[in-house]
Amino acid sequence: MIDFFTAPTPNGHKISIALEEMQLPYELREINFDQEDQKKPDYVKFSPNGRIPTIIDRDEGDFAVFESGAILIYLAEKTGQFMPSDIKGRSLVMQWLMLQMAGVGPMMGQAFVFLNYFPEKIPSVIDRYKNESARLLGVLDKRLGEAEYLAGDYSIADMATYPWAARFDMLGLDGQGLPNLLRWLDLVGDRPAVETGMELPPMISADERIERAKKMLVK
Ligand SMILES: N[C@@H](CCC(=O)N[C@@H](CS)C(=O)NCC(=O)O)C(=O)O
Repeated sequence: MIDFFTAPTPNGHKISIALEEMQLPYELREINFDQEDQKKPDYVKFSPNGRIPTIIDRDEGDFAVFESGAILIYLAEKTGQFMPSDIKGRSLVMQWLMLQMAGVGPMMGQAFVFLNYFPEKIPSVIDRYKNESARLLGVLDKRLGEAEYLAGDYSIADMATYPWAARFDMLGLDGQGLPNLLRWLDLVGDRPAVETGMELPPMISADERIERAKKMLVK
């Protein structure tokens, strides 16, 4: 059994998708950001960065894993699914997973913050993060013109990228010039485990998310 600590955000949805795809038994424990559950000592003692997602594997001596990319790799290795074992296939998965973790997620996250959450609208900062996010979506689009999925076959790299890429409209982009990305978003989004995972917990409305984020930023 896996305890899964999460909230309705893209980084959380990566893991709900993976747990559903891998059909692992798990218990979802929702972290309440309004009450700052993620900063409480009981949580930080096993998730030192004070953020979601985190898992505790009860079948492995209560082994805790934080950071969504590390959790995806752990789950893929635990189940032997969604990551090839040959050195090149595994490297391809890691490359696209790392691009999500170091590029797509942080850039889109900062773009959302400076576009929607901060009261000051700073054009140079907004442009920097928006343009970099758009550039990275273009990199994904080009790759998806060459391969069906990011690493060739469907893998944890797709699970990591989908919940972020699916929200490109929040950057004010309309998908123009990203035909391969749109094809892949439909393909991945139609998977039953992805449909279920994206609702665990259900996404809150954009307005509610903006209000919550504003409260977190002033603390
Ligand atoms: N690199 C981390 C990022 C985790 C992260 O930023 N989580 C956000 C939600 S998407 C969070 O817990 N925010 C609460 C906070 O900042 O206090 C990962 O991929 O797991």
